[in-house]
Amino acid sequence: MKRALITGITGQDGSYLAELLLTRGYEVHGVMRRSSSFSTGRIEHLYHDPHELGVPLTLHYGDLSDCSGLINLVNRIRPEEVYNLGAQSHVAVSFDMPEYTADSVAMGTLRLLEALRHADWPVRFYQAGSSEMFGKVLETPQRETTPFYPRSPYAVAKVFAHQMTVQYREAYDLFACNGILFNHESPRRGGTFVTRKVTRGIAQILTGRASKLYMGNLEAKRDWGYAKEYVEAMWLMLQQETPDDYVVATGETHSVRELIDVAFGYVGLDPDAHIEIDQRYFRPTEVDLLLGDASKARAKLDWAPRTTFNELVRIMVANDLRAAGGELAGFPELANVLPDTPVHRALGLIAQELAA
Ligand code: NDP
Ligand code: GDR
Repeated sequence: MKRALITGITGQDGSYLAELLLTRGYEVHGVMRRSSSFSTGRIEHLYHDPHELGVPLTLHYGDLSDCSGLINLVNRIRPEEVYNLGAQSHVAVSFDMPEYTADSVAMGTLRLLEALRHADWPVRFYQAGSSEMFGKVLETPQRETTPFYPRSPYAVAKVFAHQMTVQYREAYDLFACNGILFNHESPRRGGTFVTRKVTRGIAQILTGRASKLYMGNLEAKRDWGYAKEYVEAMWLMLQQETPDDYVVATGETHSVRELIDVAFGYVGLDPDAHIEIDQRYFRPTEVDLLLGDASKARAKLDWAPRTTFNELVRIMVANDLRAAGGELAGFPELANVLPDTPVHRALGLIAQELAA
């Protein structure tokens, strides 16, 4: 049985990756931060009581800012695969908290790489790189060879983490891969990222809890894919004979305005009646256009996206409407969307069990 360690397991991608690895028979270990409230909502359905024998998912308290904790964890678990997904991942927040962002994103990656450098067992490392590194793009579409031009503290920190991953691969022969993932979304996306903000906003409007949705720059364009499919690419990178870096993207770009039109269209609402522009959601420096060329991932990993932009938005609108207690029946196009999270078993409160 292969053993994997995931930082950021409580996040969107961490939860899908944990699901994928468990399905493939891995023993999965996840790093979670201590918090005064529960942060395990996205992985509750994967949880088993740790007192049972042969439990395939184990959670450990840890933080990317805590070097000795990371070293202890790595040496205790001795994972064959390490996926570094933990990060302060919100671009707009990184302008308000540049130092904290750099600490978790850049230094956190370095700390983990250092913890792995002296591993005396074969270990493979995945770094969650971002299309934000292309920033003010120097080429369209963006591919692995496109130079970086980061436009936020978050993106600058990701460039550091990317280059450090290359550095450890070349200097210490570590099997280390960078995924350069373009935006990927799902019903589990954090509520302040633009896709989920829109789909949750629609659910709030339809259930009478709000009438307006305040947005920033509607002209920005992004290459949006489905997170569930993007974690497959992460896993595939670590199954290759040699480590390498890969762009993961759909090859389509849409503006925030188009996103709004498609999402509102599914429920027959007029966006003009509900959307208001609020300057507070604009960023000091914006990334205007992202469009990825994933032909290397297609050729070498045999990876390709399967869910279209419209389908992704449909899945998200339906899930948010259902979660808000809204009726899907009135919207024939949404009625057959399946719930995102399968419930495997009755749930416990993970953090409580850990602390007990
Ligand atoms: P999320 O914001 O949903 O999840 C981030 C995870 O990191 C959470 O589990 C969070 O814990 C954890 N975390 C935050 N700070 C720390 C820290 N100091 N120490 C340990 N863990 C920490 O992000 P996504 O799942 O969307 O993204 C996963 C990774 O991929 C991130 O590194 C992100 O930057 C990167 N990425 C994401 C893309 C996307 O479109 N989603 C595209 C390209 C890259 P908690 O739950 O406690 O907050
Ligand atoms: P991004 O995602 O910055 O691309 O980073 P986000 O969804 O936050 O923004 C996408 C675009 O939408 C514009 N926008 C708004 N964004 C937010 N959050 N809220 C708004 O009200 C709003 N109005 C317009 C933004 O200006 C931007 O242009 C995400 C994160 O997951 C990163 O961690 C990841 O690395 C990149 O995607 C790839």
